Amino acid sequence: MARLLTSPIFRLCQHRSVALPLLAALFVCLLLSACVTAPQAPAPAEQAALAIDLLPPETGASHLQVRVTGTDGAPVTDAQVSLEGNMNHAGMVPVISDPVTDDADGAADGFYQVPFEFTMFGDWIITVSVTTADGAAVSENVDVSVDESGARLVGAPQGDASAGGLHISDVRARPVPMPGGNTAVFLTIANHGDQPDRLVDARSDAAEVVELHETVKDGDMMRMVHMPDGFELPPGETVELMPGGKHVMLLNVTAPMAAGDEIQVELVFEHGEPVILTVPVVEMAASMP
Ligand SMILES: [Cu+2]
Repeated sequence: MARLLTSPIFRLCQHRSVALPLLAALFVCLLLSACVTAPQAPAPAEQAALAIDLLPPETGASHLQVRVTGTDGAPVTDAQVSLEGNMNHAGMVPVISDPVTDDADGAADGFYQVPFEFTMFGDWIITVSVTTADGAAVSENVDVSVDESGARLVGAPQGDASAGGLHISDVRARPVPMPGGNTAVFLTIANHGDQPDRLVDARSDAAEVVELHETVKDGDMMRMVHMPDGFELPPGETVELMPGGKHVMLLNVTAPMAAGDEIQVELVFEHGEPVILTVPVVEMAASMP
């Protein structure tokens, strides 16, 4: 059993999306996942991984399915999982699910079926709390947006990178007010596989030119360097594309990008399947690409 860290940096993870129809005025839900890693920790203990799948109910009652796995990918079957859902504005009554065990649904397979119902359209924060048999507890907040068309993880990439063991999270793009301007996309890639991979290219209709860049210090100045060979993704490691470092550069954007917009960006890997990300445009404090 993987020991769960108590304060890792949680990352939503890329996962296959599956749209399913629903009854009445409910929603089409996406099969969603999240996983927990501690990319910056010097790994004093094993890292933990947590994945969340959201599945629509068949008869009107809703469940969230939570998958819990260790770093080795093995299912964690001896935990208890509970959920608390809050709208991201004050005044709403939280939706709280009592802890469930893995075998509550008759199968100890690392998939926890937790009763949950979204009572309102809007933006939700789902707090997933996992307590393992040895008392380790982790919790994670997952942003979920619910509207007539369904429920989806905010910032969750669309597509399927699971084949290569790559998990992509924290995707976001910086706003740019004018067409023709430049901006950048940031994200985190965790290589949970046992083989090295490489981010070799990125594509997007949102800009005329898309390049992989790294901001480096040059004397007292920071400058961006085009990285035509891309970024190495060593097995078991997490690579962050973040302001002041690696990024996907969008040069000469075709339209203004404002906070709240979304753009599509495709990532191309040396080995893993290409991934098409839906990237939310969000305000950022740091101005450096
Ligand atoms: Cu750049």
